[in-house]
Amino acid sequence: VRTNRYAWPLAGLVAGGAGLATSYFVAMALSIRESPVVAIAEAVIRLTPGALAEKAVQTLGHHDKPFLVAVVLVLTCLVFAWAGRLAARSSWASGAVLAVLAVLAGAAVATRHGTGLSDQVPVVVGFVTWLVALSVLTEPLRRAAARTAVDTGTGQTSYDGSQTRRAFVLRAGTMAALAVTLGVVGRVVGRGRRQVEQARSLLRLAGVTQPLVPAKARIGLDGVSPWMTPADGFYRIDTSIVAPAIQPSDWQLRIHGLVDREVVITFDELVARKFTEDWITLNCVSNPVGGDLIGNAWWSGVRLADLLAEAGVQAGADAVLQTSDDGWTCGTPLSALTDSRDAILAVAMNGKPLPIDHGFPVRTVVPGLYGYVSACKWVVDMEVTRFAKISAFWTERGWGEKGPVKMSSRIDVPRSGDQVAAGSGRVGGVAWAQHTGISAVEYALDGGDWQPAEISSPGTDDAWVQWAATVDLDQGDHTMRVRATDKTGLVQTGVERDVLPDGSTGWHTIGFSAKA
Ligand SMILES: Nc1nc2c(c(=O)[nH]1)N[C@H]1C(S)=C(S)[C@@H](COP(=O)(O)O)O[C@H]1N2
Ligand SMILES: [Mo]
Repeated sequence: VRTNRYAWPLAGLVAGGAGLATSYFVAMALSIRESPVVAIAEAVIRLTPGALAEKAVQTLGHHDKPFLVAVVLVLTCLVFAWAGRLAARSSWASGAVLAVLAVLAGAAVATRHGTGLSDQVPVVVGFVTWLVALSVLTEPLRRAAARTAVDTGTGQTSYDGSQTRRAFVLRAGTMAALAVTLGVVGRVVGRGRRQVEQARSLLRLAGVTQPLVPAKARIGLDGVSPWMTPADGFYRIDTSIVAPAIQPSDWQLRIHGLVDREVVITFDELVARKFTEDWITLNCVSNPVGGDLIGNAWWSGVRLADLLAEAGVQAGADAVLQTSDDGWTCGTPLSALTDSRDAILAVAMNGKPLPIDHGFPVRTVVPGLYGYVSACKWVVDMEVTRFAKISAFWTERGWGEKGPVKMSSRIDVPRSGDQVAAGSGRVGGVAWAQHTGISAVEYALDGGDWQPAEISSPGTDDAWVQWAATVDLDQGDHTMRVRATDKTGLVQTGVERDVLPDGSTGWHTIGFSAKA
């Protein structure tokens, strides 16, 4: 069939383009620095002998990189077309060619500085798109080819070439349009994020001091979660697929509602104010007993109590409805924002501007409350109001209105299922009761009596403590559990409750074994 001579390579080309588009889009959406094509171009630069690279730069001037990317793109397209042609005879052969290309891209990504497994996601997505798109596009061609073979056998011509052409053109056209759209969207998403990432790295916040972990905050046992959680290891919970990318110069917060004077504050005005800094442990209401949706950081920001006082909160108000740039909302008890606990509009985490995923440029942090009722990231609006009048994202979905954190404790050493050495050994973990403080931690081995553990002294009640103890372990299987006591004397309850509606309770219990 005459259409097929060009149709097969064209199918390869369009399918390839679709794969490039999805991989580019995923790279931008996941804010991976560059797409696989650029990674290949960079690998070519790295692999090019110095003298040759220099010559190229001299000849091409500042256009060397775009030129190289264009060359890589053209070569890739030739491979796509070739793979399409091969598909006419064997879909295995074309799949193999694309696999080789994907492996090359994967290797280019892997050998770049500072990349991990997640950076391979765009490559995998692109490869899968190629395979699927190629089979979708070549399906009408394959059907036509099969019919032609039958026709040749019988000598009849029942085959309608224009029908095949229409089906093929329709599929190829739709796919090309989708690919272009995805590419454009990816570009917009990626550009905004990159520019904000750059603004963030250039930002100097004069009022922010660097974190200095108090000497007594650490218990000194390997395997216990570090007392200060690094920002890149901090759990992340939010409802946005692509985190809002907000330029500090575009950010402002409006405080309105039951206030005497509406307040609108810009980023420059905010960071010109005096900063309040503190260690605050933030955790998620969805954290199950023993879970890790919790982290402790050094937060720097501006006291909300002062801003609310300037606005002049009116009698009758008991809540603040916070709204994020992405539309997410939470209702926070007004008292927690105005009392002495120093709730802040945070601009920095562990001495650096907030990471974009953790709310850049400004988020709320309130000691003693779960994140879902308080820690609004990318916060842009605060309405002083009454709980009776509002509903917020999670409370609409059955979660509790107030959200004070529940005391809890966790065993980090040993891990459940571990095999440890019999004899004398150290065990430990963390315990928290933000804004009340922990006064004691106890553990019970193999269902025995509660034994006191050592605890660290962070010097603040808003952060977690680490605990440790020395135990003597016989050979064989063991269980251990842990419970804390807060500074009011309340002992952590052993009653097991699910995370819904307002946080889990119960004692973290693990099983492990000891071997000589
Ligand atoms: N804008 C916005 N802020 C949000 C959320 C969200 O979905 N959107 N989730 C909240 C929840 S449930 C938690 S536990 C904390 C988590 O903050 P982190 O991602 O910085 O750890 O953010 C809170 N702030
Ligand atoms: Mo949460």
